[in-house]
Amino acid sequence: MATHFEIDDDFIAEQNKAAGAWVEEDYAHLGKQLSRRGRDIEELTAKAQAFRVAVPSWGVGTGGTRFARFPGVGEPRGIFEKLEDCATINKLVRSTPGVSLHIPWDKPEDPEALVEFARSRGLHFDAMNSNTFQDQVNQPHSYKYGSLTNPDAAVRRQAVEHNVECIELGRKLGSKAHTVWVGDGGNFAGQQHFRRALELYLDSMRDIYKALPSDWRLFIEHKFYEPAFYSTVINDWGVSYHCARELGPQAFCLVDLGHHAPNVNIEMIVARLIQFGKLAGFHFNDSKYGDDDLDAGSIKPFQLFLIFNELVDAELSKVENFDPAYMLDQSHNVTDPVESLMSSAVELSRAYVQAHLVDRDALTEAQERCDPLMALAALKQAFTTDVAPILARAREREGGAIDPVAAYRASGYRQRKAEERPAQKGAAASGIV
Ligand code: PSV
Ligand code: MN
Repeated sequence: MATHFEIDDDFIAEQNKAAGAWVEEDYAHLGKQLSRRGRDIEELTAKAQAFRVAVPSWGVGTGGTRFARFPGVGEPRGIFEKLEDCATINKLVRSTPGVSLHIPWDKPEDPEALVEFARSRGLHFDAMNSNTFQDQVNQPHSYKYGSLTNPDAAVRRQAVEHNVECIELGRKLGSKAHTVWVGDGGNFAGQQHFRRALELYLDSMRDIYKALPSDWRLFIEHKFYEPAFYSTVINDWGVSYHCARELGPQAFCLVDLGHHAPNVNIEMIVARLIQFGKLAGFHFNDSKYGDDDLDAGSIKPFQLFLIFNELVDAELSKVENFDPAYMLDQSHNVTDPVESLMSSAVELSRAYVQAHLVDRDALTEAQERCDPLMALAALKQAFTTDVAPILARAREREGGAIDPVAAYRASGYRQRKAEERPAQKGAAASGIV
């Protein structure tokens, strides 16, 4: 492969020199402020340095809606170029070495070459994702009326086999989890027999579960509507939880933040799944109306903080087998996807560090004393603390950029990629991702 432009470490160090003065000053000031609260800034910085979130391969291309897609310049044209962009994101933020693949979109001809390409760029493969919500060219059976729940056994078999193939490929790539999201459901009352469809789903999932290596986890992703607009088979966390229990100890419930009805208390769902030992992890994004797939923390940052408050609470109280998988799942329709993914990764680190700032003794005391005002005050004190100096220092210590977006823009990466990757004729004009 011809040499492609990459941002090198010296460039990042130079950019940091120019950006660094404020970090020194603000970090020292925040350190003093936190020590008055009995908190050690170094401990929090270490937490930020250790935080990880995976990026979705499909997030580095420009997204779209079902109305249109407006492609950006220099879009990746295949999985190797997608990995180049993922490596760039990680280079600048240093918290995203995991990449989640979607099959068949990312199906490699030579899995070993892909592993080597990723490894040499400091990346590894996170959860695998199957796709039985679209038909592929030359596919014998259509998913128009469902996949794992299709009334036709031959269609179900094809969908199961595809999932098994994803697991087999994931083994070669070093993945340890498989995520199943199905669009199965109905657009009309009466179209689907609710109980029968769920039975078929469980039967199909049992076959997929059997193919799981013993050290793998199976993630069930629920979503309340879309593409089906009347009913969806795996519509909420309750159904997901039932299925995870039916399937066995390796099955868990994955929470995509955009997959709930507006105003649903997602942080409470998270707490329930933690309590029941079935939280798989997350597809982080933000939304106002539905599965908007907007950037994490861009619409409801307090909700994101409250979710992390539950996660950090579980971490600190050492809940048994608590090991959630963090991933972004966003669609970037009007921004440069690399910039959006970097900013979102930073937003997650922010929520994580802020959640670590909660004075848990004060919170518990307020809860026990039935003092709601002070309980909220404990949360708000953490949420309103500007932890930007901690995040910048953490990135810098890991070799990343103090200001990732500024460094990215200064590097001219996108312009270079526009030259290296001329637009493809016939690139999808519309489509969700
Ligand atoms: C479905 O809306 C979803 O959230 C699932 O995770 C899919 O795999 C992904 O988006 C891409 O379409
Ligand atoms: Mn998702």
